[in-house]
Amino acid sequence: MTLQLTRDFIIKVIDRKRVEIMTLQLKVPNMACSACGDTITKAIKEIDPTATVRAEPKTKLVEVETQASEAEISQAITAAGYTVA
Ligand SMILES: [Cu+2]
Repeated sequence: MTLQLTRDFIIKVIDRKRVEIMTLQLKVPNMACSACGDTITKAIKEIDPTATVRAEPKTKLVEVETQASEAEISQAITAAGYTVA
């Protein structure tokens, strides 16, 4: 179920035209440790392999330089089991 949703989501992201790189800052309150940060980073890179991700468990902030939209990044983080505030 989750895998199917993720696959459909990735296909949708690949299909859209990518033009500009944006820096997004998202708050993820349940990112507890660096392992959480790694999981989130991996989830984001699955939808945008060129993304630069800085996940900081201490501040609960995830900073992403990406061509994907904020909605797509939020969705990837949520699909990985985390909450975007
Ligand atoms: Cu953790």
